[in-house]
Amino acid sequence: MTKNVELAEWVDQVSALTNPDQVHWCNGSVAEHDHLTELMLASGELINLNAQTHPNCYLHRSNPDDVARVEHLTFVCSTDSQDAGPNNNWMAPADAHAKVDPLFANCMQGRTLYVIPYLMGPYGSPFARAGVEITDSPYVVLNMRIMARIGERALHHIEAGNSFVKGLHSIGDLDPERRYIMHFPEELMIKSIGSGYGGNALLGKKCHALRIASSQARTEGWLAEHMLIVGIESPAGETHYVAAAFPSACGKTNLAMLVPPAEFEGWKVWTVGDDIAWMHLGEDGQLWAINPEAGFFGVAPGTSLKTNPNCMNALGRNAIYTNVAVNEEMQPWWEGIDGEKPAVLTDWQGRKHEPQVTGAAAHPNARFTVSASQCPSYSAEANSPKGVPISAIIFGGRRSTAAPLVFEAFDWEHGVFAGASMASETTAAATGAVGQVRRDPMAMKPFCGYNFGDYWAHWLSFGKKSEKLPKIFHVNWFRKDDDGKFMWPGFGDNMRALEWIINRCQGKGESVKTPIGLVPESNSLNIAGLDIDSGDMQALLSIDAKVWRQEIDEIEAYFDSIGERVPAELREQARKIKLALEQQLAA
Ligand code: SAT
Ligand code: MN
Repeated sequence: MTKNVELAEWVDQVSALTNPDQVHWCNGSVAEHDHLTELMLASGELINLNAQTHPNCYLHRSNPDDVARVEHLTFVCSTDSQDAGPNNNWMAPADAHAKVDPLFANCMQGRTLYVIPYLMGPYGSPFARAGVEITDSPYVVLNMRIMARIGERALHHIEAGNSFVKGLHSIGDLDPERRYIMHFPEELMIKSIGSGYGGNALLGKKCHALRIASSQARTEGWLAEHMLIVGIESPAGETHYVAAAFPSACGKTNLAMLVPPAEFEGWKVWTVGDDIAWMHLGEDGQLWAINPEAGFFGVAPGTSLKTNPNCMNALGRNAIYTNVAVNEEMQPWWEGIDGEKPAVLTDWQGRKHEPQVTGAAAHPNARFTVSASQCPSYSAEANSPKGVPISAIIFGGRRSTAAPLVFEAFDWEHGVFAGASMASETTAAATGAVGQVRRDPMAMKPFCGYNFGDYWAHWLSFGKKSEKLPKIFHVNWFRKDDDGKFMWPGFGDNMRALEWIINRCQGKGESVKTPIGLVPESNSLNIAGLDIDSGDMQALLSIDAKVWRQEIDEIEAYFDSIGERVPAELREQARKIKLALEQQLAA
């Protein structure tokens, strides 16, 4: 219950529409967690994992038709279609309400309606924002309890008169034909029906903290970005914070928790966030970032003690596993985890795992949900109300060709161009084909709540407001050779690129100018102890002018597809780079 009239009325209204058996206001307590867990164990929505090796860990199996974000069913419903932009599916707000409201009618009959007040951002932070999610999924409640700060303190924030985002969610009947994820940025409202999966259902995450927040951020002069935040401490004890944007399932969690290679003795890496950054310009002219989330909803396959020991050490207790496989001891298992593959596995759909017949044991987008506070590398600054000052912004895609290991943008404007023009191969985090190169500006293609043209103009506007902005870089850990083998080892060794980046931020580290940006001078990248072919290294640190000339054509065509709101500055960047490439090709 609440003193806030607007909230109380909305809950009443939703309750009248959805007709639940009961209404439960979540307080986030352990008792509530235990009660919901019992209910879900009884209903089969949760399955106990091995309590000796994985205390308080549970497995959830999604409906097989509901295992990823659904971009084609996700809409931004602004009054003017141009405000949503060609980068979003659009529906007029009245039409969108008319489309989904009937689907919500009586949808909670026989179910409990849970009211989850939540706060995105540290308690006491001027940048934290509240929301309330109404859901009929106890799985969503348990996940939100890990991912956000839920319960009384969030409710107090709302009752103190702060605005809040209203998110209405129901799993409905899980029929993809009746599945919609609707955003109403002008009403601070989200309506999501027909999916129980992560980004479609945990409304504090992508729906609020990115789509709605990005639109608010534009009006209010800040940035809501699909970025990890990581602190890199040098042996001298100086910490530089970096924010890095990569598309879903491209290694944000791994980079946020990186363990430096042996050659980097004395270096430490501190995790602030692994998915979302809210960044504000401080009075000092620096960009300060908070992580609005409190947990990690990470991709399980590929996670191991070798690729991400910090994460593995965070995962062994109080975690929810979604769509992983289990071994005979009821321990979670996925492709890429440490050790020998067990002879007997039960796959993510509860079937006996027979690779030839049933495919992968874990779904490629299987996830874990775990509190950030369990991560050994969790930063002491992660809950700082003012956030952490960002020295460098990194954009990165998954590109088997073209993009070099790392380059530095010439200046802010060029950096915004690098972000706006980035491309990446699609992954299993969203339904649809995997491995197709698409433009994914700032890794925000699925998450920007407004027109990309306006978004890039907003990014550019920061260049005029401060001279102490972070330097901007672009990286690509995913280059492949002609045999399809990754050329760069990635994971902990990405520290080598990070060191160069931090050096550059301090006016150190040599670079070589190319038409698309500054790449490391070969001696300025520490590759000591790395077993890498010198030809590969050279390929990683250079650019192919012919390939990039073609790339610029594609970027210009992409800008054309976004239309007239694309800032002239970005067109000019493309023109300048094209000219430099042509000069190089002619030479
Ligand atoms: O499903 S989520 O959107 O929460 C995770 C992701 O795809 O980045
Ligand atoms: Mn993400």
